[in-house]
Amino acid sequence: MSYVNNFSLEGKIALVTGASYGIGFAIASAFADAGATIVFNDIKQELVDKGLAAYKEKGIEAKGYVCDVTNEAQVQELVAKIEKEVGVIDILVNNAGIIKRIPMTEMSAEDFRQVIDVDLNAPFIVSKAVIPSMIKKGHGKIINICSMMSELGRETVSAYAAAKGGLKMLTRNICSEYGQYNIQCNGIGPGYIETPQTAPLRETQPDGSMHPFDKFIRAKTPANRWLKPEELGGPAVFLASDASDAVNGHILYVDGGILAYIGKQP
Ligand code: NAP
Ligand code: GCO
Repeated sequence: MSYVNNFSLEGKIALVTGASYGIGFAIASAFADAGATIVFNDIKQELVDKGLAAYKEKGIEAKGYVCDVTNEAQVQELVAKIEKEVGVIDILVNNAGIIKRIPMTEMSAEDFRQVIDVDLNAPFIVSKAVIPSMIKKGHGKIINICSMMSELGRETVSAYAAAKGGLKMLTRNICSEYGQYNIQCNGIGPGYIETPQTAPLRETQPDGSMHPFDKFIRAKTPANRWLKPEELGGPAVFLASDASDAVNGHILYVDGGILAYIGKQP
């Protein structure tokens, strides 16, 4: 068998959470190209419908479900429905996430909790729901979408950094606890990606100038540009495939070199 077949996802069922658009959509599309059957969820029916249409436009017959990943009862029901209607989940990508950019001392405990709920509690809830069937099946792949903020802090993102730092350690703990069942749990740490989540950081200013943060991130990225969601597809296919069976508990930073670079001198 040629080595490249190790990267195939033929015959595999992948659940990507929050994948109507953005990074989740790009990763699910790459999985489909590699042969996987795509299942995704979003919090609103209208977004699920929008996502289904977008997948169809790319020739991908995805299955979409409405589910709030922070609600354990909904998640348990979702996984049972997928197992009945599609099959046992081989690959889980915990992608759904939110961010609230508020200075910490001005942030309400409720806002802080909401970010932790979606970005950290939900990956726990969804992983807990899919692991038993992965154990029975004898294999599984879990990919947690971490962040630069799994390693670095910055003003106004305290809740998000706490969640993504915790997600890095949840990744390592799932690896430690379930590696014996041939389940590999790794993370992808994207750099700064052009999606709706970062759109406010790239907005052209009223005077037509570049957003200061846009300038800042370009200076912190060796390639001097924002990354595209599609650039996460290859690393995600690798971590979802047999080619990464010996990789476990690893956070693969797909950041264009940001973590390695002090930044361009102004
Ligand atoms: P995005 O454009 O905001 O998309 C996030 C997705 O998650 C949306 O489909 C959203 O659905 C869904 N979602 C949010 N809360 C949910 C919930 N409770 N239940 C189900 N779905 C929910 O974000 P993105 O930029 O694609 O980011 C995707 C992931 O990558 C996130 O975990 C983010 O933290 C991470 N990340 C992003 C970047 C970046 O630069 N963009 C970099 C590093 C890591 P709704 O539209 O209905 O809310
Ligand atoms: C921010 C951005 C980042 C990115 C990403 C970087 O406000 O700094 O939203 O947090 O979303 O997580 O890896």
